Amino acid sequence: MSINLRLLAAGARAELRERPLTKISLGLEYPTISACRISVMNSQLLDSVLLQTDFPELKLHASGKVRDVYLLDQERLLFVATDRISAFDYVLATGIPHKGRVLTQISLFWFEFLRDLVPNHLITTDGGQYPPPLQKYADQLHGRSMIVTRADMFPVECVVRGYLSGSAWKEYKTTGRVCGIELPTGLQESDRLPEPIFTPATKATTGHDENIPFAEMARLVGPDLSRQLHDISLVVYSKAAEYARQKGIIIADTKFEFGRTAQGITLADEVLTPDSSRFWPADQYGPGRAQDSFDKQYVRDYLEEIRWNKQPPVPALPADVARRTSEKYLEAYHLLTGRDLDV
Ligand code: Q0Z
Repeated sequence: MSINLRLLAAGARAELRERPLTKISLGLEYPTISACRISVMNSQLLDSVLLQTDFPELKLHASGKVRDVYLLDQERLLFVATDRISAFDYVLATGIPHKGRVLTQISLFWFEFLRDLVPNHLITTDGGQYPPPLQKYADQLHGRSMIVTRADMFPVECVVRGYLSGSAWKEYKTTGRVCGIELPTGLQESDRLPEPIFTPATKATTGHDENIPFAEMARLVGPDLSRQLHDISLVVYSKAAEYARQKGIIIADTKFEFGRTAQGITLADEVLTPDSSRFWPADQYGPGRAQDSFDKQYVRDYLEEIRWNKQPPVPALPADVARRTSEKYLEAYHLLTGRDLDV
């Protein structure tokens, strides 16, 4: 056990145990853009929204726009998905009810679905198996957290694209290629590709990930490993995308992260969630234009409507936008798994 409460003075121990997860309810403050936008998120929903985590007992290992990762010991990490949402590269001031649980449960679904194809980093989501110092946070951690095996992460993002969108569409328009891969001429935005392509990227220190040719990835992590990550990524994407398509969701592209553990090459991080992938509603798909986002469309529409300049300060969302967005996440979970998240 890495967290040794006995090493602390009795007073400090009591204080640590008492301190709750920090909750922010910034979502209550709406911008006064229209004279009469009176909308209050019902208190039960607001109560459940988690924007920030705080475990004084643990060392923060990494923090992203949505998820926080804590170090449990040398072998294990605690992943916690908050209800934060980002749009146009910024985390917004309002949380989306249930979003953290939906993201976590979607990753768990895919870990199980893909388990015969690739080992993954999941150890447990059973609060009863969490270290004793975390037990007091059980209510807040339940459903939105998992304990995972710490992996030696490979410094490349393994991106697979089945459709032509985002940075790939931009690259194709100017060069006819994506990450050095020659594509047929005459493709339109959002077109389905003849076959999925592997387009690795490096985690840029500032701003956006940078697409790199396969040869560059081979230089970074070695040709053998690169070939294995290429093959695994394509097989995993193809199986998942075919499944999702039958359930009404197009997974246009996705980003995998792998690392090395005792099990060999291991699928880590979040997997095939709306945050790590482009989810499109299949019944509205049509090439030749940008597609609506399955999950974030109401948010983007609102931010365009208020003509946010995409610079801080970040806006809050009206309650109805947050609620309808929440419903889209729950719908994605339902479509993929056939189950309902209890809300
Ligand atoms: C993944 C990330 C996040 C910010 C570290 N199994 C693992 N072992 C070691 N490290 C990682 C994993 Cl998944 C690891 N990230 C990416 C995730 C917030 C950054 F939730 N960082």
